[in-house]
Order: sequence, then C-alpha cells, then structure tokens
Amino acid sequence: MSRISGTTSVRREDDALLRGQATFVDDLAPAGCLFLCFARSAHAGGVITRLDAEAARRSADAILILTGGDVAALGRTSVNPLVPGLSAHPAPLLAQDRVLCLGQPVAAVVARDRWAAMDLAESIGVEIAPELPGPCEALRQTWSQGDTLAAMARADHVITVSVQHALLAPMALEPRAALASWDVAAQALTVWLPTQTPHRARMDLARILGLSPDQVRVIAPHVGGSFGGKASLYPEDTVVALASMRTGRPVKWTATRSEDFLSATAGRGGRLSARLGVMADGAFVALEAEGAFPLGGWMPFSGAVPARNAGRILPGPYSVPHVDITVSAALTGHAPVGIYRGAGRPEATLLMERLVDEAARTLNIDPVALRLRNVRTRSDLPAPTASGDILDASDFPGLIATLRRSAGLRGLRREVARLRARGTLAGLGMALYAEPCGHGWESAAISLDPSGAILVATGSTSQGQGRETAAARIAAGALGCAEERVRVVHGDTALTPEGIGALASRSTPIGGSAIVKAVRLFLRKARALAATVLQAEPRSLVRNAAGWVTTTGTASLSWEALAQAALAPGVRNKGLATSARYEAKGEAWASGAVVATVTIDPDTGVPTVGQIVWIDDAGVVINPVLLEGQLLGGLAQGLGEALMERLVHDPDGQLLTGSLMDYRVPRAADIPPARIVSRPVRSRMNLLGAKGAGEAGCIGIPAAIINAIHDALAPAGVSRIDMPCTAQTIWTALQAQAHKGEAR
Ligand code: SMO
Repeated sequence: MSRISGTTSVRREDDALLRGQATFVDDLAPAGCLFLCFARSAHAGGVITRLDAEAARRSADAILILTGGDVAALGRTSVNPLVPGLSAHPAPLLAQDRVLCLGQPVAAVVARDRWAAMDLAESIGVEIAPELPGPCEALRQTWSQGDTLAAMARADHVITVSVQHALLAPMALEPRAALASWDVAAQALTVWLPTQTPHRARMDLARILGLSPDQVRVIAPHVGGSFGGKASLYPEDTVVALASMRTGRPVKWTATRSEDFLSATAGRGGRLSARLGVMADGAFVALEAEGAFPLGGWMPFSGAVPARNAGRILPGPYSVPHVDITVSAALTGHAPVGIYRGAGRPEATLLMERLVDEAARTLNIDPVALRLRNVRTRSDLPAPTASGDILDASDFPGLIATLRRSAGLRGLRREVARLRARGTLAGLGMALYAEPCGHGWESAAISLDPSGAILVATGSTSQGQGRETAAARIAAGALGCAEERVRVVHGDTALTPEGIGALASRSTPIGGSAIVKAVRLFLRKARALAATVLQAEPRSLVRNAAGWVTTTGTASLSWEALAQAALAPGVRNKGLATSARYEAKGEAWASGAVVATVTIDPDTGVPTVGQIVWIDDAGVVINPVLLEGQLLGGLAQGLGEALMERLVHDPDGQLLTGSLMDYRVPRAADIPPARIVSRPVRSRMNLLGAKGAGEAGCIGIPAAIINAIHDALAPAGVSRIDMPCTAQTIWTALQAQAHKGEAR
C-alpha cells in the first residue's frame, strides 16, 4: 500500500515486456552469427603453468581460439580514478601469465553455436599453480573534522559497533551478454550490450581495440535489470568485439547464470566499525569510523565507488561536530566488486543506524527521541558534510514525524511488548538515511519529426525501470504537450548525444534536467519559427496542447504544421534539432525514514518481518507508478541483503554459491506488508527538484530490519548478528548465548 500523489501514466515499455516481445541481446541473431564461450580460471589466483588449446584448435568446430598472447598488446578496461592516490588494477582482456581471481577469462573460443563453443571451451587445458593473493591495498581515503580524539575522551558514553556485510550478487534477471558485428567494408563495429553506460562502453571499446570512437556504435536494446552490475565494461564484452573483428562475422556471448555468479561484479562485502561519542543528554559529539572493502581480483570502472561513498556519507543525517573516517579497499581472490544498488550508502547507513540504536539502548533513551535530538534540521540544509560534500535540502524531523503518524509507532511498540510478554522474540527497528544521488552532467537532444512527433534523445538508458515513460513525462511537461506526442530515443550511441547513462540514481534528477534544458532551448527555436510562419511577434505566441497560438487567438500553428515548416527546403536547422548538456550545480540527496518489526522463532531462529513502514523523500515526484516500482524493487533487494543473500567462498577461494539453488534471492512471498509514503522536499540542486529513488530501498530497509533483529535478540543476550540474518545464523547465536548462560 502506498501513498504517493501525482498523475500516473501507464508505462509505455510494458506492452512489449509483458507480451514477451521485447528484444534483449540474446534474442538478436544476425545471419551467420557465431557463438563465443570462455574458459575461465578455476582458482582464486595463481600462475598459469600450462595452457593447452591444441585439441580445441584441431577441432573441426573451432572458428577462432584466443588466449592471453592474442590480446597482450591491447589495452585494459578503465578505472575511474575517484580517490586520490588510487592504484588502479584494471583487467587484461584474457589472463596473461597469471590469473587474478576465480572465474577470470583465460581463453575464448568461437564456434557456430553455443553448444559447440561450450564443448571447445571444456577442451582447453588450463593448469594453474594456485597462489592466494596476498594483501594488496588499492585505495585509502580519510576525512576528518574537528578534534575527534579530544571529543571522544570527553564523551560520557562511547558506543561501539562493527558490521560485516556479505558479498552479494546484483542478480539481474537478464545475465550479461554481448553481440558484436564488425563491418569489414565500412571498418565499423556495432556492439549490442545490456549496459547502463553505452557511451562510456563505446569510448572504452574504441580505446582498447585501437579504433577511433566514430568507428564504434554501442546499442543497449531492452535490458533486463542491471543494479550496477552492468555499469562498467567487462573484459568479456571486449573479447566478443575482438572476435568479430578477427572473424569478420557477428559474434555473440551470453553468460549463463553460473558464469555470472562466478565472474560478474559482486557488491558489498565491506567490514565496518565505528565508535560514537555521546553525552549523557544524548548529544552526539564524536564519530570514529573505519571501513575495509574487498575489491576482488581486478577493478571495474566504478571499483572505488562503494568504499568512497560509504566514507563520504558518514555521519549521514546527523550532526556530529568531530569526525574521523577512514576507508580502504584491497584486492581479493573473487570476482571484482563493483557498484551494486546503493554502492556504499547501505554500508554507511547501517553503521550509523546501528550506532544510534545501540546508543539509545545504552542511554535508555527512546530511539526516536535520540534521532530527533541529533538530526540536522530543515533550516540547517543544504549544508556541507564532513567530507566537504553538500547535503541537499531534506526534512529529517518531518520524516520522523510522518513516520510516527503513519506507522502508529506507539501501537507497533505495544504490539512488540505484547508479543514479548507472551515469550516471543520480537523487535522494532528504525533507520534514517541520507543518500547522495545524481551529480555531474547528462545530455539530451530534441527535434521535430515530419509527423509532428517530438523526438527526445536522452543519455540516460533504460533497464526496465521505465526511463522512456519518465523521459516522456518530463519532456511533455516542459513542452506543454501531450505525452503521446513525445517519442523517446535512448541507449544507442548513434542516435543520442554523448552522455553518461543510468546509474547512481541520476537518470531523473540529472538526465531529466538535461531534457528540461534541451526543451527550453528547443522552444526558443520553435517559437521563432512559429512566429515567422504566422507573421507574428515571437512574444505574442503561447503554447497549447496542439501547438502555438497568438495571444489574440486569431492565428495558430499545430506541431504538425511547424514540423513541415521546420523540414522545408532552405531551412538550415532541420527539425529544429537542439541538444543540451546539463551539469547539476550539486548533488541531489534523497532521504527517508523506515521502521520494521520482526519476530523470531526461538526454536528455529526463523525471522519474520511483520511490517515495514517507509517514508521516502525522492524530491519532486515525476510519476508515482515509477517511483513506487523503484521503491518496492529496492525494498525487495534490501530485504534479501538483510535476511538471505550471501556469496560464499571456501578457504581456497572456491565459490560455494554458484547457482540459484544455493544463493537465496527474495521471492514475492517473502515480501512483508509494506506501507510507503512519499514526503518530498524539492532538491535545490537540479532543474526538476528531483532526487533519486532506485537505490533507496537497499539503503534504508536493511538498516531498519537489522536494527529490529538486534532489538528482538537483545533480551536473549545476543548483541551482534551479521548479515544475512538467516535462521541458521540467528539460531547459532541464540544457542551460543544459551550455553554461555549454562556455563556460568
Ligand atoms: S549501483 Mo548503480 O547502478 O549506481
């Protein structure tokens, strides 16, 4: 049940998606298309002692075999140097003399179909002398403000918390895939890729393959989810492109689910600990926080983001005068870790919210009152954070007040008390979050089509979250025309201006603002042309749903007629083609407040989330149905993180959760009753006043659930429980506590 107001429009994507008519990369099969498979490292690191492709080469099925030597001269995928002093560890396209991690591609084989290619890949002999990677730190960043040491010494209480995040699989419905087609005559490469960042992929592909960017076109057709896992170009994508260039034929690779578990980017995995200095009256005075993050065997483009985000967001919504924060990240032997829905924000939020709830327990202060005592107030914001970022306009006291009202907090607490009185383990947990989302630039282009349709090309792409519907709404709103008149083009580097893409909750705030900016420029041109056609003063024209009309109402010009005029011979700027690059003046920060109740079966440890109430501030809401979809999807993944999901490696680095039989993702029946209320505060940072929404559920929900579980387990003496809070984890903790009691 949600309370999000505004006008809803039906998602234009859904007809094709629901009828199974959408085209994903694996659905594309150009004539003569070959299939590529990878032979991968079975070890978490080591030296390649033998690489025997002879049997594969001799096979009648083999069309092309590539090994490390074939790609040694080519470039590597790029790493965003976000953190000062970062040592980048990009991956070669195929392993060279050593393997960097489990699942790293060692060889690629091309055959006429997937099955022949799989057999060929199996026939490649790879021997590796395993060598687990030693500690290798790639980045470290610190932020500090005030004199934390002195303030901590003066504090009446010092609250300590540590949190271990499980390594997670981003788990898009559609696995990774790539289809490349090299046009020998035109010396041009087209790559179909389920990517969040087509333009970046194009630049990277061109650089690595030694082509000029205008020889490369990247097309993201329908994409079946991404969640950060498709934000960066993979070595595999580039090998597929190279194979097409070598064979002169289209080449396709589609990852199996197991291949993605093994080698697609993972998320989270950080270990964070912190100390919060609190005065007797509840005032937070000092925060010391440290986070250590795993990177996997090599770094994707956004490899530094989770650690950096987790550090720079602290202390989140709270005002803490003295702060020392350190984050670091080091190479590890599993698949690379990249951004995954939330990317550092869930880590910062959980750490802070655990501290606050523990402080409330220690000081015996109501956790709601303690939060109200320490949150930044509406009039404080926007304001700089400890990391020097600017925390956007938000209303944390307002979120808490709405949460109190909507959740009926007093009633929920009575219910928890009643359950406890009956001997049930029950708890209530709360979380606030402040979530930076959407900064930097994005592009948009507008033009009139001969039919009078208005074409909107956006740099933001779509992965099923409804970007076309959102872009049409934003453009139509700025144009003052019907949404049906707007046609949205995205995900094709040949048809859209250079842009960034869909990630970091930026598509609406930044991509949307770029559309608004382009529309404004376009309308100036449209007005001038309409005035010429109507022989009127430009200023005397107003827009209505059909097109342009003079203020006196004596003459009008439809969009159709204007399109004809804009395409007439002699017109220099055909279709009034307009493009814009919008750069936000700052980062939009979404925020929210969540409460969750949990009961735990003391005999089995099974946790059950009773209820979730969530007040969300995503800034100005563009389309309630899209917002609700994003929030609910994030809620589901946040719940999975808290209770179920974990990539497990054994001490040798072998993956024990390589399929959906072993890695538990939430299903529809796992989703508890949730009440979502939108309480927007306009962002001061972009033209739309919008903030992000897609990642919020992964940020606020786990913190509230984990706090509720700790609240439920506290009476049983369990003070720390790591994610995922499975029945097994909880039962083991309860047993340990019970036996400790016996021993005394
Ligand atoms: S984790 Mo996102 O796709 O920036």
